[in-house]
Amino acid sequence: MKISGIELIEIKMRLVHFFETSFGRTYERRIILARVEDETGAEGWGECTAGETPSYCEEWTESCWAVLTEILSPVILNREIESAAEVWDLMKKIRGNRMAKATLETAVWDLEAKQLNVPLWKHLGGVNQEIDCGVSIGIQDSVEQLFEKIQTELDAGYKRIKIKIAPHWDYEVIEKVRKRFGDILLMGDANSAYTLDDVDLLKSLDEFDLMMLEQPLPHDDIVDHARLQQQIKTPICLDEPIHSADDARKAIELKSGKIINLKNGRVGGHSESKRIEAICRENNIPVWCGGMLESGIGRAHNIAMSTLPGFTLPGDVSASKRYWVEDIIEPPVEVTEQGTIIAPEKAGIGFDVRRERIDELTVRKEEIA
Ligand code: OSB
Ligand code: MG
Repeated sequence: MKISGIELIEIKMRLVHFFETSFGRTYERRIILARVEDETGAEGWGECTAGETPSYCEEWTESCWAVLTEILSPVILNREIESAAEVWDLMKKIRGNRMAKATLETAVWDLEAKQLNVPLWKHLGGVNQEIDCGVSIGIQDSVEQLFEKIQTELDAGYKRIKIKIAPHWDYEVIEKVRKRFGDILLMGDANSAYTLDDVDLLKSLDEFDLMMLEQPLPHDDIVDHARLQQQIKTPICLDEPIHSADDARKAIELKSGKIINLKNGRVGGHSESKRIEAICRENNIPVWCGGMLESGIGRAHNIAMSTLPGFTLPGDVSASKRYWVEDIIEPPVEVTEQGTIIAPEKAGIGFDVRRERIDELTVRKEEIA
């Protein structure tokens, strides 16, 4: 195939409710979308999952815009490409910048699935059309508000609750949640808010039977996590430090954790996600799909990825309406009463992109041709 046109679009979208993690609060997203087209006019869409500041990782909207427009787009534009699986290799000589890379890489996967007239999830090798869903609930202003949010999500059918934790919002909050909601599937995500100096506190969380503790230690660490895992019963789940299949292999070897949260953007797209999923499956390490407050396009890619066989735990893939009053895809992502999402039968990402809605939200746009 040949990519004959690339359009990069930045949209601004207000979240229904702010989202707070240990590194800060987000009220409004700045999201870059990529639209790639081939010579027949068929198009594919991808979404950049970078945040508004370099807090989750080094990448952020502005860095991705620069890398996408100046560096990555010229690499694939007007180039004869064997398959979407090859796009990652074409971008290999550019270091890092995985979220920027995934924006284009996933768009080409969508385009290819559309050319073949198959759903993206099948094209990726997915097997489970119905995926299990959990929710990620940010830090709230009060425990009462947290209770309310958890109740709403349990009523909606979600299968597991993840709460964000941080040094001012950990032991006592988890204790209260356990008391109020009994033995729900519960986990905590610290987004790197602790160090090995906090081992006593982290050990004390063992009493709450958390399904897992996500990324307690620094974002770039897999060594201290291994030490910590030896001292706590709660399974550690790695998020931030796993950027590649090699990272996953090393973390498994070191026993840095027992579970991996797999995010398409963080690892550079579907090809690398598939490699990580395979390594984890071979080593009996469960994976689940993480979220980055995506709009419908990123969400659709996450659904497709979650159908791969190694995704055996509920992911942070949830309904559009939890984030947006109005999504940019049609229909919006919906969750069944059983807390599942059924991957669509239509070709590609399987949802229609609402171009007129995107145009309304657009703050800048660049066509690379
Ligand atoms: O660590 O998983 C994370 C959101 C932004 C940055 C990092 C994370 C998150 C989430 C939200 O937990 C998951 C979602 O999109 O619902
Ligand atoms: Mg996380």
